[in-house]
Amino acid sequence: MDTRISRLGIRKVFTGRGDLTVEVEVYLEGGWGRAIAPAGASRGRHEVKYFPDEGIEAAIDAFNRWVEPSLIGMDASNQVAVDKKLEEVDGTWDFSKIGGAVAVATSMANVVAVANAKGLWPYQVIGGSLANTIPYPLGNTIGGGKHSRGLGPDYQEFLVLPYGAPDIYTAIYANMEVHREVGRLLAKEDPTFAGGKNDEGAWTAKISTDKALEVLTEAVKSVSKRLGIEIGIGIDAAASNMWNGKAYVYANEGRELGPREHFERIKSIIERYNLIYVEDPFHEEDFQSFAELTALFRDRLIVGDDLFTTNPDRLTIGIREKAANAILVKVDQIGTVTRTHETVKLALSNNYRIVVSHRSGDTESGLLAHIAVGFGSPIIKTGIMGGERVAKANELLRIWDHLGGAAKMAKIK
Ligand code: 2PG
Ligand code: MG
Repeated sequence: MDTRISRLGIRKVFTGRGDLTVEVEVYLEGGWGRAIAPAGASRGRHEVKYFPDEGIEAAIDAFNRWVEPSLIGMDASNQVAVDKKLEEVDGTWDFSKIGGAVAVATSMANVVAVANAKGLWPYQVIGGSLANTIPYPLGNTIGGGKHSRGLGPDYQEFLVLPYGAPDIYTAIYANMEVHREVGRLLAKEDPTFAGGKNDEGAWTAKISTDKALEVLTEAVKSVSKRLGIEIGIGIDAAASNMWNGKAYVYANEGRELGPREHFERIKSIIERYNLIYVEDPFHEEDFQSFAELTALFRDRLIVGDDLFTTNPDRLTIGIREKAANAILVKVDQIGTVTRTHETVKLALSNNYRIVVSHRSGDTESGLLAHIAVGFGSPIIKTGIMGGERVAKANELLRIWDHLGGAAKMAKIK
């Protein structure tokens, strides 16, 4: 059998931010694959544990001692069995023994190895013959919050979504043009702006939240007119990072807003700037405010990232409470492709949209594009500029070509 696992390997590698992470290789009798675990900076409280307490060396030791011997001889084409074995070897729900980084790199490398052995592309292994929808890229143009050391606007990300583009090339190009235009406008607005970008390739500037939204709106207007396509904007507030247990800290404005005032601020920003995408507007335990906002804005994407952490149990609470109408999907938050698949199925069967996402500390790997297409995600959150971000965009272009006449763009509106 070509898909029997004969050997595995692990090494330390780096993310684009310089974080140490792990890369795993899975060797089958008829092919092989590798994958790297990305690393987040604003991690949700309910994510699996990235490394065991003792750190990366303990993760590598656990891989060599327990993961490799247990997986050798298994049929890699049974992804569920491989992922269940990872859970069994670890024995904790949050992979605190082997580390979520080891789990996710092994699980994803297994997908790539199977693709390689079968002469398929990874998106086909994940999604089968139904996977023919290309997601719209959601890109970060201005960084704030924790991603900008608290010096920029108070929300973490100011995002662009070119949902009217007829094809993936135009969609990616539109995001790049908006990013460039935002850079030009920031140079006019902020005398201290030196062209700095953050980990995700988004511009950083010492401007207010409103100024960031005004600049982005203006940039989108001009690119939308020039390219003749509709482009929407959004935010990731990453509000857990603003929450101090009692109030939301608006560091840039030098004040705190109570939960009610913060809710009103979010609501007025959505209306004033016509946001179509709103991620983590409230802290990760506040399902109630998510539900209230979702009821007010049914036609926008109200998205839970830290709220759900790609975890089916967290999503189940969200469904019950009617909190949000979309879920950010990060395989590394929950540890395996199979668990992610369960969350995706649960989301889709309850009318939640999914948004497959990168991490701020990501790598040159384009695999995320396959995960997004494989799961039929209508949107892929993957940044715009910088090698790690462009790697995913270019892979989407390749998948578009590979699908040929079968390819179609997702429907957002
Ligand atoms: C987020 C992500 C990616 P991080 O909050 O959505 O943009 O950030 O990877 O730092 O958690
Ligand atoms: Mg987020």
